[in-house]
Amino acid sequence: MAIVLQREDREWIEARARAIGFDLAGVASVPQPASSSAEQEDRRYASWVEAGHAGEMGYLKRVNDAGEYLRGDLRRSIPWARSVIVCAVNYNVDAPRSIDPLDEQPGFRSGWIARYAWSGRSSSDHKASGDYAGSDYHDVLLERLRALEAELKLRFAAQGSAEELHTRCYVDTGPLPERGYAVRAGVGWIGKNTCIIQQQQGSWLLLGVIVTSLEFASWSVPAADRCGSCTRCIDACPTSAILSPQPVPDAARSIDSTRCIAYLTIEKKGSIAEELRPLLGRQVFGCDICQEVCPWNRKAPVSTSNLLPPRRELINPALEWLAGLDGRDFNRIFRGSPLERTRRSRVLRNVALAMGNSGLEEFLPQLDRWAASEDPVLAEAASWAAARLRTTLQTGESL
Ligand code: B12
Ligand code: SF4
Ligand code: SF4
Repeated sequence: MAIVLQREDREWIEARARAIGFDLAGVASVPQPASSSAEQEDRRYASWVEAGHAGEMGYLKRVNDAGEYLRGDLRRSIPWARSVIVCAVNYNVDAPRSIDPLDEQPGFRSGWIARYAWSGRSSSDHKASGDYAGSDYHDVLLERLRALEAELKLRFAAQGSAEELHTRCYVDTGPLPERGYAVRAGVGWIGKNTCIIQQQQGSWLLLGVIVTSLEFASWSVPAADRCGSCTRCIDACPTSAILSPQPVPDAARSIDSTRCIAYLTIEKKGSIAEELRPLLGRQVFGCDICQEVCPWNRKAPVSTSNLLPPRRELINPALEWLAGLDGRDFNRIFRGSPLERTRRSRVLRNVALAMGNSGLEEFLPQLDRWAASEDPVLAEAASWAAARLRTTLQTGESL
């Protein structure tokens, strides 16, 4: 017999999540198989993948034996799944945005690393120098989710029902689109930029989920959509990655990853399409623009949890500094951070493209050296960047 989650259990979960360090939490039920909600979610997901918007992210396209997308319906991978606890951590920092003017105008010497990747933690290796070592939000959130999961198990064991309770914790890697569950758990709404936004917290939130076998008698109240007629994110997106009006049936909000700078700089292997390169500007890892322009982030509070403290050296990092990191330095600085998975060669490719967009002659010697590199992707990116820079300098094209 499945355990039915009562209203007081839900309130207890939300309170315990906050005590453990999350800023927001809620619970959503998993749609019943063949219900209209399940079909709508599945259709939304399948249409998005089939339109090619997942690019080369193979894990988003995994199917079961019947050819159905695993992420389109959670019960395909986890038949016992009945509810999802969604937790969110605010990672906002009192620091500049990528769209703020730089002192170094015209042109730019610094690149941009997305805010979520600034996080670090002090470690014994680094304590002596006062530095923070890299820390990946996946690990930090997972640790907290496991603490909540353990408390959940104890609570139901005390009620004599632990054997029937199944749970699984995920940050990103679970077979479910976390944001769809976050809306239904009442955590926030999906903005036109596709990010979860909450009225008080804004959208600088990272999500983690616990999939459970707990039956949930009533649906949570989904968070109301407060984007209204605003289109700031759509207007500001350099690559027009935000799809509007929505071409995917029933998909209220979606983006084309293959145009999104976050995808191009973090996930895309090999070369980046030439027509998109100038639009990357100075982004070397991820992109924050569609959140920076969002009015709901104007008064977003700075994180107080200290779960993901920022490493100040990663804010507006000098392109020259990034370019000069050898393999050992890169590993030392980014071990345990989200940049580790993207690896040095891809980050250098992005640095080369940013230098090409910088408008500054001083980067030409570095680009010419890289153009002779044994790494064909870096060599090609650097040749393109050097050529772009020379043309910009000759024509005086404004940046
Ligand atoms: C793949 C991925 C990406 C891809 C694709 C992004 C995308 N928009 O799909 C790329 C690499 C581009 C990317 C970029 C970023 N990502 Co990302 N990404 C993911 C990941 C791993 C899967 C997302 C996915 O399945 N996409 C496929 C599409 C179809 O799914 P979806 O957008 O979630 O949409 C579904 C629902 O939202 C639903 N839906 C749509 N409208 C509505 C409306 C209602 C009412 C309902 C109920 C449902 C619904 O329909 C869709 C199909 O089910 C998630 C973690 C996870 N497991 O969910 C993190 C995640 C979405 N990413 C995150 C972050 C932080 C980012 C970046 C900000 C990082 C950065 N600074 O560079 C950018 C933001 C770019 C952007 N504007 O979205 C956070 C978002 C947190 C938040 N506040 O929303 C997540 C949740 C990771 C986490 N654990 O916190 N990401
Ligand atoms: S993250 Fe950047 S490129 Fe991607 S949708 Fe937002 S503004 Fe556009
Ligand atoms: S910028 Fe405007 S449209 Fe875009 S997510 Fe924020 S409120 Fe919604």
